[in-house]
Amino acid sequence: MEEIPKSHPRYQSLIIREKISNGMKKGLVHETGLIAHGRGEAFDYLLGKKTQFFADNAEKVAAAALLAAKGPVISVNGNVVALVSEECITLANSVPAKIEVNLFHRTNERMSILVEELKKHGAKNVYGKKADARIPGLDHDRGLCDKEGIFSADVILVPLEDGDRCETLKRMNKKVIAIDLNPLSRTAKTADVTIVDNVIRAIPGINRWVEKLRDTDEKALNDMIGSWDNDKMLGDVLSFVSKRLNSMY
Ligand code: PTJ
Repeated sequence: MEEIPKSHPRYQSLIIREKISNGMKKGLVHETGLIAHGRGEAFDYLLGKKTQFFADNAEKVAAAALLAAKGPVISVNGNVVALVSEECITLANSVPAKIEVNLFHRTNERMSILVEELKKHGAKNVYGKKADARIPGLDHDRGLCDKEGIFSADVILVPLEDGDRCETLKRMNKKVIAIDLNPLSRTAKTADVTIVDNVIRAIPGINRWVEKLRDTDEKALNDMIGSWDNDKMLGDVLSFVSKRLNSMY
């Protein structure tokens, strides 16, 4: 890894870029994952590269939904494994939830590299390779999933999701929690709970709420989920970004 001086004003952002670029060299990240990352960076810039109040609120409700779930699953792809594999495993152990690799650009080789990477970081059981079920109505390999994983999950956390799959998972009556820095994406608009935050902050943020809410009774958790207004939150994001931009000059 190239030496990046800690004094560099964009130190954090450069470290994350190195992770993505090394992830691609190792075969974890698909080349289009670099483009997706660049788009994410641009939105993160507009958000002040911080977890804002609307993201913290969404992370709290996401934690409540994961704790109240009967069979929660964290779906991971190349970018997510390259950036936050350990954090996803910590969250999966703490809920507890299953982890499944689900890829847009699926090859057997990438699946194996990603599953091995997660196991190297301590994951005991990783779903996704079996692919013994299909998400109905979703053509393409993205529809492949495990019967005991995503297929039978009631709540699914999908960082960096594509809009199509998000819609199809909703049609299967699953509660979908998305992490997407773009508040205008179809995923952001379709999910039940959208966390407009960088995955590197969002996953530890959800985990902090899981620890705080662990002893909360089911009714209180369900009240939190039931009173969540995702459209209002997306409106808050847009108004935050426009106010922030207008106050700069
Ligand atoms: O590993 P694969 O084969 O499953 O492919 C993964 C990618 C990311 C290439 C694929 O899912 C894809 O093309 O994604 P999209 O449609 O470009 O969507 C990515 C979304 O994630 C965009 O809206 C980005 O703004 C957002 N995003 C990118 N980086 C981050 C992010 N959101 C949160 N945290 C990030 N670090």
